[in-house]
Amino acid sequence: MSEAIVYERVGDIAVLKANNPPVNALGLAVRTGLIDGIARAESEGTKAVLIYGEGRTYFAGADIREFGKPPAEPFLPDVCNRIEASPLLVVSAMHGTALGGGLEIALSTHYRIAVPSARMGLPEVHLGLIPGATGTQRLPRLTGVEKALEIMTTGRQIGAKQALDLGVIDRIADGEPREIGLAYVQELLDAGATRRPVGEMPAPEPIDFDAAYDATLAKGRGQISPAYAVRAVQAACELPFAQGVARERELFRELMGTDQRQGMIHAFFSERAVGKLPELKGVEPRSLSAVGVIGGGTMGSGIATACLLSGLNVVLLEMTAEAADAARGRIEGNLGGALKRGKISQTRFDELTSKALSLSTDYHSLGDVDLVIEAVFEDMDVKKQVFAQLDAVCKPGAILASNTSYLDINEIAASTSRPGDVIGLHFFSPAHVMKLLEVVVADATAPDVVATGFALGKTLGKISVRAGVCDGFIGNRILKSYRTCADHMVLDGATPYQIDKALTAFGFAMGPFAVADLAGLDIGWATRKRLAPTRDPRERVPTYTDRLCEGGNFGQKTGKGYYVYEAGKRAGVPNPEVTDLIEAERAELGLTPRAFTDEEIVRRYMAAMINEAAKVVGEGIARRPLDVDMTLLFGYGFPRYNGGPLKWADMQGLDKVLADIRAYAAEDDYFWQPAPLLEKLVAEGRTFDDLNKEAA
Ligand code: 3H9
Repeated sequence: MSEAIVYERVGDIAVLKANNPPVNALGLAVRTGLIDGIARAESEGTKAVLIYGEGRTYFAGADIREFGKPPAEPFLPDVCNRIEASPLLVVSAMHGTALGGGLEIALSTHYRIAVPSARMGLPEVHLGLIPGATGTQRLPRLTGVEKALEIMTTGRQIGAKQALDLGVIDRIADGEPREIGLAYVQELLDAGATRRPVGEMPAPEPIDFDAAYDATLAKGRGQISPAYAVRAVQAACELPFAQGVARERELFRELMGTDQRQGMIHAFFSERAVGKLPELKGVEPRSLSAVGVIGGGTMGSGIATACLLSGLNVVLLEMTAEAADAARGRIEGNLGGALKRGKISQTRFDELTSKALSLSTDYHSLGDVDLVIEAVFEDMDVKKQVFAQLDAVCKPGAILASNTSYLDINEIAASTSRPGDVIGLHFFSPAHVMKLLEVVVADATAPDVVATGFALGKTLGKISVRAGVCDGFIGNRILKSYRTCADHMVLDGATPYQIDKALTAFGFAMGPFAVADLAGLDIGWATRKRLAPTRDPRERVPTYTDRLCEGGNFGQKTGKGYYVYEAGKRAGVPNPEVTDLIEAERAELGLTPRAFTDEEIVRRYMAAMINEAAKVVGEGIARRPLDVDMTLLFGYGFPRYNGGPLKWADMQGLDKVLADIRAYAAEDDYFWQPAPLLEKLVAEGRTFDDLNKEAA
């Protein structure tokens, strides 16, 4: 028998211990071990079998690394059915996270006991799949259709208590899984309990499945797997168990062949790989307990809130007592939101706002902090003044970080006497909500300072991405490019509204024009004015948005921008003045508008994004394509089910993307300059994912 399942006899009970670290994923050796273990228990004449996991968890699911490769027997649904069909009494003792195939194994055993901290769920939709090892057939037989659908279509985990209430498990007990499991099996044997196969339970009561399918599809914003789960559960109601399992398998296999499955699994592994940098192996981060934040606007207050919620003490510096009071108000407002949502208790709220947070107007109060994050006005001279002050008051070894979104960290670092301690930590607003953190590494930044940036990201629960220094780093530099492409399409005949619609249909959380309204049109206006003197005459920059800004229309905050916003409503309606302004500008430039299909809009927009992303990787600003993918996913609303722009590019075929770029260059060879890395990959017949693998 394989070592992945360790067989042990305790009297009349056979114990099967999963031993496949780190998460007891159900790879081939585990599946084989389970089948062999059950057969051996039967042949040895035992009365019962206990299944549990060694280490941190019961089975956390199928082995995701096997997906996309030819499946090897025994298949997981067959393992589940073999367990359930055993004449012996089979019991699971669960701890950690029983997820996906793990929960499906548990549902195939006849009784289930779990420790109070155990969590379980069917998260396959997050991988672009549905449960494919009988879970869609067994869970609804225990919980009813509605609960089962909620668990499957959201992929959310439930705790042991809720699982008990829903009938997913039979008992909760404190202790080691082996010990509570053995005691429970013995108790069942003593009581003369008999097998209780879920697959033999009556089919659940149906619901209106067509309505549930439509609603789930709409909610998925283009993601299809949750809607497939509805059809699989429908089969549980309408077909005998074995046929329902076959239908589930069919739907599962169909999803396995989709780009969405590839995209989401890429996201799963990239999310974990992004923080693992070879250069940081063995580098110890500096210790962090107190953080200084300079500037208490929306960004600074958000950063302070994130730090407080993660257990760090914060000293926030503002210029005046009034500004400090306003910052306290913002932070308390943010923490109040966490209190309302049950994320922190009233006692914790009181502690955070009294003991953990202090506000000051004196730089000397930053003398003891381990790290300072500057979040002041985006102006190099202002930043340099701040860093000069920090250099004077901060203790040796303190890290000096700037939250700038595009300024040169090398220049900021050079203005201090300790450039090795200077780093960029670029948060996204609202900083206590958004998951992305760009860790911007300047030429002189010391390795342990970089490691501390990543350690801070982990403490704050963020996805941290390493970025090099350039205007806009990874995210904003790429954003500028695809946003420019959208502007060009407007000049040439598309409307902002068609563009936003086409891109939300692609899966973006918002289109670029709705995003601009949210961020404030004054930001882009200031940037355009700043860049105007050095702008290349070949660059096409529309001016109609300047007219909007000149009229005091800055987007959501003024009630009007590309869209008009009615009080109390989040979504706006198209602003007719914008259409007039665009038409006037086209007339002025002598442009005859042409029609764009939604497909062309997406192709152009994505080509611009991919091309700039390839430049960012080619220049080493991002180390790997996956770093770009995670930046766009966690900071810019890129749909997870498309994996990220460079994974999406791989799936489209890089030759096709390059052909598009070359065709567009025939119209505008200033904007559409193909990225050398993209040309190289196409010439060599390689993909961005090949680069990810080489860097692993
Ligand atoms: C499924 O079951 C399909 C079936 O219905 C049908 C099949 C026919 N496989 O996240 P962590 C690795 S689909 C392979 O850092 P944590 C992970 O990559 C599956 N590897 O730890 C990482 O590796 P590394 C349904 C896996 O404590 C290491 O384990 N199940 C798998 O923060 C530690 O992971 C899921 O979707 C896997 N299934 O969180 C559960 N899981 O160290 C997915 C993890 O080299 N997993 N690894 O980077 C999770 O949600 C979290 O990993 C878990 C632990 C909560 C378990």
